[in-house]
Amino acid sequence: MTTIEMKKQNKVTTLSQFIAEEQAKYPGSSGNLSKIFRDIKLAAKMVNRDVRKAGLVDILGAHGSTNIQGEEVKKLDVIANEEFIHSLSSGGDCCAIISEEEDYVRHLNPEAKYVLAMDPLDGSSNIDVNAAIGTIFSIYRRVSPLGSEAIEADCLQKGENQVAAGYIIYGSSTMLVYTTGNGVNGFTLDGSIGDFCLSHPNMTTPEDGKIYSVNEGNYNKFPEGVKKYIEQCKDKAMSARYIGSMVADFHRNLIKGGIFMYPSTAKAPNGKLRLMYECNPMAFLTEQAGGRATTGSQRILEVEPTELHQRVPVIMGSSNMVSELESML
Ligand code: P6P
Repeated sequence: MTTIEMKKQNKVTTLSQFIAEEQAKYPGSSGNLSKIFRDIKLAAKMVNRDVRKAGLVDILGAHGSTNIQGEEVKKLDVIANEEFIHSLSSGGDCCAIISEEEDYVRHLNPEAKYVLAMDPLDGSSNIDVNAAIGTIFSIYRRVSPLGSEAIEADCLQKGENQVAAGYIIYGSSTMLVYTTGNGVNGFTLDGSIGDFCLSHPNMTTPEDGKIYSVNEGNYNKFPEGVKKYIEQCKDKAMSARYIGSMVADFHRNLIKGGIFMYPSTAKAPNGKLRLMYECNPMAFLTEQAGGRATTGSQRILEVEPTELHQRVPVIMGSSNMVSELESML
């Protein structure tokens, strides 16, 4: 019985069951990628626990101070980074990790064949105001031989080489959404059983939408084509929706349709968002859901990375909306 049939019969499919089903389609697979998802799931549940009590930090001790037990209280994004690195390191299936919280590559198991890039807690400035935040991850197969430390060529790969990408959104519910190149599926954390359960099978994004997401505080610095497109959105009485948390803005637009932009400006010609652990994974998901993702001059997944934390301008979402904006640039 397939997952979809089980869903129709209101049977619960956990993330682990779904991944095992997917893995079974590739008899030759080693199962290492499935084990990485096990490690991601564990860290996600720990981060979810910590994020949900973030408001208590003032009682337990503000970030960077000591709590009532006299222990140092770390910033949540540092905690999240440590929890993901610890879980992935213990699992042993990653040879290297690239993280927004790490200046350099963190080398793990030299015998492992996967590299993971992540933003462990994106939008963490929104924690203090209780807005949705998220974790973003991207997984590549190393190109260098097993048994040695990962090299730059393993870490700086084009987005089109990703074998998997996904995010966890810590919102009104906690969801894990991912792709391995066979469509996009969403899982909701059921606290009563402590597992992620399939809730959004085969997610696709509408070709058109009525939502545009951009920080219009930067409007005066945008390229003329972007300004023209934003004016057109207003003329069409579209809805402006911008939370300032990429995972939250992305997830809403993925489901409802819309366009998300963090364009280049004169001051920041490459925009703000990072290629390896924000734009590439979200671009992979967007395309797998039927959308488009561009820097404005090229497909995001074709950008040749030159450094770990490089930024690129990003325009992604409903295919017709992105194409319309591209025609104005
Ligand atoms: P701005 C959060 O800091 C983040 O990295 C993304 O999650 C979000 O989309 C963007 O920056 C918001 O940036 O400049 O609009 O506040």
